[in-house]
Formats: sequence, C-alpha cells, structure tokens
Amino acid sequence: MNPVIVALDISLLKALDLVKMLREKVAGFKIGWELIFEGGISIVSEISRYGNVIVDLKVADVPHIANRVINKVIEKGACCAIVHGFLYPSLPRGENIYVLAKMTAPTLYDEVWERIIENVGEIRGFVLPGNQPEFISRARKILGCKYRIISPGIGAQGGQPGNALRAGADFEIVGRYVVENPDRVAEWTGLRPACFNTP
Ligand code: O7E
Repeated sequence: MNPVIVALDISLLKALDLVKMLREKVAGFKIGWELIFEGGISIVSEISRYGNVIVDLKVADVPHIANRVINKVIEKGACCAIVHGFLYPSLPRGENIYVLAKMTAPTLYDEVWERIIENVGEIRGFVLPGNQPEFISRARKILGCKYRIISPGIGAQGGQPGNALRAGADFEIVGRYVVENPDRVAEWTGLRPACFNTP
C-alpha cells in the first residue's frame, strides 16, 4: 500500500474503474461534490467497499450544522470529512474531522494557518499543501505526531511525489497525475507515512 489518497474528481464510471484498479495499491480515495452530484450520497458507501473514503465537501458552517453534515457521511461509511479551517475557533471537532489549514493556491490562510493548527483541539488532522513542503515541515515540528497531515498539490499543481511525505505528511492526495496514468502510483513505492498508518 502506497501512502497515496486518490482524488476522484472524475465521472462515476471512471471512478469505479479506477477504484477497482487501485484498491490494493493506495491508502484511500477522496470524494468531492462532483462525484456526489453524479452518484448521490450512496456513492460514499459504494466506494467505501474498496478502501478508506475521505469526503471532501469543504464544510464551512456553524458547528451544530457542520457536525450533522459530517455525521451523515460517516454513517455512509466514510472514515472522515474535511472542514474549512477559517471556522476556527468555532470549528466542529471530532476524530473524523480533517481541518483545511493552508491551501495549495494563495489564500488568506497564508496569514493565519499557524494560529489555526496551534490550538485546534480534538480533531483527526490537517490538510496542508503538498506543493509547499517547507510548510509541512514547520507544521510537523509544531504538531509532533498528535495529528495526521494529508497533502494535496502533487503532480499537476507542482509538488513532487514523495516530497510532502519526506517533510512530515502522512499521505499525499493526488488527482490528475494518477487519474491520467494510474501506473504512476508506483512512484510512491517504499515511501511511508510520517506518523499514522491509516488516513
Ligand atoms: O491537482 P489535482 O488534480 O491533484 O487535485 C487536487 C485535489 O486536492 C482536488 O480534489 C482539490 O480539491 C484538492 N485540494 C487542492 O487541490 N488544494 C487544496 O488546498 C486543498 C485540496 C483539498 O483536497 O482539500 C481537502 C483535502
């Protein structure tokens, strides 16, 4: 199993083919709005049969509403869900929640991401940019192994496969680079998560 989570930003049929092809080779799959619009919420259960599923709706609402949305996708079989870190300090908390703290593209997070990660409380981990591994190293120093770090931005957005892992990430999230050529998962052979073995 390679420390890669495949972002399924593709059509339903293509996603199901890819999931069957890669189920033994990757740590999990990320499902977003596109696939849920096409397949309905039951697509979370369907893909969970083949591996760990992270649901990425980038939830951004008051905690009681955000928690209800997250509970619904967890009930369907997802391991976890992603919320926007700008909700801090009014974040939903829980072992299924990843907090997006800094993005692969420039945003206001660049000015506040350290404040978000420093005092976050009980959550599963953070999404931090894999195309900026220097920030992942900084985050890992601050966090120790208390939280997972998962990192998009590899391949199409400039990150080199493996660099985020070597800087302290547990999993790299990869979309187009692997979707265009699934054999590329072999580029992660021999690489290991920094702290956690499951996404
Ligand atoms: O560039 P790709 O094709 O490898 O796709 C990147 C995926 O990572 C895509 O699903 C996008 O929504 C997501 N992503 C970013 O590209 N940048 C970010 O800052 C954050 C995410 C993301 O996945 O956030 C939640 C995990």
